Amino acid sequence: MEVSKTCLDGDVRVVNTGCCHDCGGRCVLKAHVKDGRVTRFESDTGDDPQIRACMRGRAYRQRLYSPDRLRYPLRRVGKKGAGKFERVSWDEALNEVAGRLKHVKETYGNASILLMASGGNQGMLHGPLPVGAMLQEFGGFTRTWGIASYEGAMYASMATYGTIRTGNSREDLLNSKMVILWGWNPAVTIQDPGTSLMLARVREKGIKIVAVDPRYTESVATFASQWIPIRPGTDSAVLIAMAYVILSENLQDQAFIDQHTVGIEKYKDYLFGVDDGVQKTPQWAESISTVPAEVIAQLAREYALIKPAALIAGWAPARAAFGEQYSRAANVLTAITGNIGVSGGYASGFMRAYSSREFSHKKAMAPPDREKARPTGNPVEDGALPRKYSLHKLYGGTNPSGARIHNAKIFDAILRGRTGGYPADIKLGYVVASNCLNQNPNTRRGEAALKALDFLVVHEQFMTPTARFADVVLPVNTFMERNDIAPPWLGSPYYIYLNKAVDSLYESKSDLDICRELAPKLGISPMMYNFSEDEILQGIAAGRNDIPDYGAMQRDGVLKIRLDEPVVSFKEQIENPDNTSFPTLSGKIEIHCEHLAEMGDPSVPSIPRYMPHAESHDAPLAKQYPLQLITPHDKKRAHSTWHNVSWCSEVEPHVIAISPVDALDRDIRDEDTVDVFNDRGRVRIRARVTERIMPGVVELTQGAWYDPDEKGVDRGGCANVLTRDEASPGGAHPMNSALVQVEPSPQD
Ligand SMILES: Nc1nc2c(c(=O)[nH]1)N[C@H]1C(S)=C(S)[C@@H](COP(=O)(O)OP(=O)(O)OC[C@H]3O[C@@H](n4cnc5c(=O)[nH]c(N)nc54)[C@H](O)[C@@H]3O)O[C@H]1N2
Ligand SMILES: Nc1nc2c(c(=O)[nH]1)N[C@H]1C(S)=C(S)[C@@H](COP(=O)(O)OP(=O)(O)OC[C@H]3O[C@@H](n4cnc5c(=O)[nH]c(N)nc54)[C@H](O)[C@@H]3O)O[C@H]1N2
Ligand code: SF4
Ligand SMILES: [Mo]
Repeated sequence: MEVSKTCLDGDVRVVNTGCCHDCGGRCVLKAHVKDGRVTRFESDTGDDPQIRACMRGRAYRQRLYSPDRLRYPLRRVGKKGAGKFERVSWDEALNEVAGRLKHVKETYGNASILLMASGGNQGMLHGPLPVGAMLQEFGGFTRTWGIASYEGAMYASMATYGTIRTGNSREDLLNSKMVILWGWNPAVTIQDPGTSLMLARVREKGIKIVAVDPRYTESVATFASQWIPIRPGTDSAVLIAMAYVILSENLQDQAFIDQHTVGIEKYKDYLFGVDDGVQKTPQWAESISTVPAEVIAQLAREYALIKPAALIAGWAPARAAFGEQYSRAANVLTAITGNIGVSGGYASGFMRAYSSREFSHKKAMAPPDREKARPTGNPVEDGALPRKYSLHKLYGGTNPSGARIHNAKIFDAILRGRTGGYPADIKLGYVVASNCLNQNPNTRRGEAALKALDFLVVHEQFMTPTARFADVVLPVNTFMERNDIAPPWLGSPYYIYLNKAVDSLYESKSDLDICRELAPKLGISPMMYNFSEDEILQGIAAGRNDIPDYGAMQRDGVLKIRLDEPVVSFKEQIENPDNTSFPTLSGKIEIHCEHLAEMGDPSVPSIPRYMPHAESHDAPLAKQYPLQLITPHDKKRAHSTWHNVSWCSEVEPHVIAISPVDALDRDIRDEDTVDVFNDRGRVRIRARVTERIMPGVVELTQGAWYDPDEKGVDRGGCANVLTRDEASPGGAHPMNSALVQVEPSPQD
């Protein structure tokens, strides 16, 4: 069928496309193209729900046509990291990459090739997929596990429900009587394009919204009627104390607990101190979290009694040392109050209510052989034992292969290899859709690691801090210059079809086309490369049960899926327990997780616990570094992307937020330049003295580009100079668990 993907308006073509970098969106963009250039963007003007682009998407021309776009393949000429490169031809660049790959394979084996791939582009085709296919065919590669976004929340979701499909559709919030935004700031940190609008409607309907966050965020200011500031990393204590109040005052949903859960008695042993002699009272939690005991007790009573209520536990408090515990504690609280499987309630957890990625709960049942790690198709992983602490007995379980390296540990792994206990000695790094030096914890160790590699190749659009360390940089086009499909993020039922708006700029190519040209030089021909871009996309769409008409989606640039009713996760299990079980080992919601209990390891307790760590507020290190640093996402960027787009960076300055109390102690005034530091590094940045952050806590949003001066002081404001590269046993990244000191900067 001949489809028109564009419409003509004079000599302007309007191309239905979209934005799919890694924020929680995936939005409609209509590119007005004149003489082969995008002259302006519109967004969704169609039917409700409109999938409207934010200012980042609308500012995309400045990124697309930035003078800093990488134009040609580059080869390093200066010292590693110095950022000195020469222009080379594609043929030269790819010959060099192929030669190095072959050399490393022959000399050290495929496991010495580390793919450092991330989510810089969220289209289903472009980005890491073709690179993975190529390296797999080449004999395999070492890959990472541990997604910075949500590994803690995912682990907790799997341990509790056996699946990551939790929560209800956003519009179902209108059926709640109370909504709790726990460590969740969707007014800024996009969690599906429609979330803010829905929260506005919730508020207009008079439904109470409470927010628990160390910061008085835009979401608190706009939507909430109660703000509960909380010391970072202590959320599990408060959630546990809420369970204590509910169970000691007999406010729980006992029928729900009896019918749908296992392990309440074991949890009670912990709550009431049978385990350890400590009652987990609100007073106990107050001393840890600073949240007043009566506020905790009041919130517990309200949440338990006002049913149905939605406790939405965001991912950020789980992006922390022992972050899994917070997320488990929240999930369990939603269970003991019977807020699961009901409209207006919300099974807190991973939050992917609707998913076109997995078709149904039924498909998510455990495989017949629960002891073995599943084959992944990557020869380097064949025969590897399950990773320690992985929930490998659950289908879709948490990255089970022991041959992988945790994302927070890649730098340490490069530096220490097998002797450091890692599965491989890494010699060659392959970076795609990732700015890992900037975005992974402990940037300065990252520098040492990237320098230590024999060879580093980076597919990029810009000379990022990571790309500066490359031996070869290959210029990649953007989503405006190719076709792709972008699925929803956390479960809104739609797809964006990104029609190519303009030709690839300069000599840039898609990751797919780069691999197509590289593969023959490696003597391989992965199946995928036999197909055209359109054929691959059609194949991807054909694997989905919710794309009935590929051509229509391509023509319209968006496919909005109409559901008969809002998704309520676990409705079947709750309404029809005899026929449907949870895909856990017990078939029920696991307050006490059997899989974890079998591990018998106190670092992965079978019930949720409050677990302090080396950088807790009261750790010995806090004497030297008394402030807790949190590193949330902000509105001027999606991670490190858009950092160099002035239309976005002008929206708010990049600063460290510090409370007046802490500022006064340090003789710091608003706008002063301060040093933020710990043993890992030092950042020099302007201070924003504000009551919008609680005392004892400072905030530096993530994503600003690392820019060290000659003394190694970062002038760019990169949060990961300060964060700790130590993963939690369940895989949570520790990006909100760093102790720092702040002081006025020396005059320079
Ligand atoms: N604008 C924008 N939107 C984005 C992104 C982006 O970069 N920019 N990134 C996208 C991606 S990939 C992801 S994974 C998600 C991330 O989404 P989230 O993880 O939800 O986002 P954050 O902004 O890190 O944190 C949300 C809130 O948690 C609070 N918080 C931090 N630590 C704690 C704590 O210990 N306890 C409590 N109670 N609250 C805490 C922060 O103050 C913040 O207000 O966002 C997505 N959306
Ligand atoms: N301190 C701290 N650090 C964090 C976080 C935090 O909360 N605190 N959040 C973490 C989270 S949730 C995430 S998801 C990560 C994100 O970390 P990353 O995925 O590394 O960061 P991004 O900036 O989204 O994208 C990486 C790069 O992809 C490039 N890119 C875009 N499109 C393409 C493409 O089509 N092909 C190729 N080859 N490259 C492309 C962009 O130019 C960009 O430089 O950061 C994590 N880092
Ligand atoms: S940055 Fe995110 S919210 Fe903004 S337009 Fe792009 S996908 Fe949508
Ligand atoms: Mo993320």
